Amino acid sequence: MIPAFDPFTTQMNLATGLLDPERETTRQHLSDMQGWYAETVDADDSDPLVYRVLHMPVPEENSEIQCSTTVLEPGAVGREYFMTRGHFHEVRDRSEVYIGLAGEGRLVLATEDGRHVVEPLVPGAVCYIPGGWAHRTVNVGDEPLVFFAAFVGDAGHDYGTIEKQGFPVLVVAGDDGPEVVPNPGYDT
Ligand code: M6P
Ligand code: ZN
Repeated sequence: MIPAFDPFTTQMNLATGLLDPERETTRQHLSDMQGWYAETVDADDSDPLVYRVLHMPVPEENSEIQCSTTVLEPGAVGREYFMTRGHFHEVRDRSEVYIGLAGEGRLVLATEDGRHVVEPLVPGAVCYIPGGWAHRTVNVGDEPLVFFAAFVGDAGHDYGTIEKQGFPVLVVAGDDGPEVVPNPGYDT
């Protein structure tokens, strides 16, 4: 075969997640996340950055491996910690791997029939996300949560299902640290 493109290497700062050379980056500010938290988002003029996804330049084809680094800032909306939106893969059976690099987080996983699992996402954690499991990350610490993700290239992102039904559980700040509680807005 004639290869589609040349090999490339990206240098990643394991503490900050920053890439050299810099890569295309998508940013979610608090005002972009209205409706994703249990409480109404009140994004004042400061409108903080919630997370960034730094994408490796790879075509979205199933012969390729999509990969990205996510930097999720510390913070909360009410008692609910800052989090990514979370998604199923459009092609449901496509899988993904997350590797924790910095900070302290949780990976919340859920199936369409309402099962859920919550895993620690901490430096060195290699979390395998099988097909059919929606995934969301939550920063439960005081520092940015940084993790690397790699997934099957044609997986796609289905946000609509999560936007409509939510995850079965929320991760919130309790008196003695993070707590996993039922999501009152969960809609099966
Ligand atoms: C990881 C991967 C990406 C995803 C990102 C942010 O880097 O799973 O595919 O885009 O996290 O999560 P989300 O898109 O759900 O907001
Ligand atoms: Zn995914």
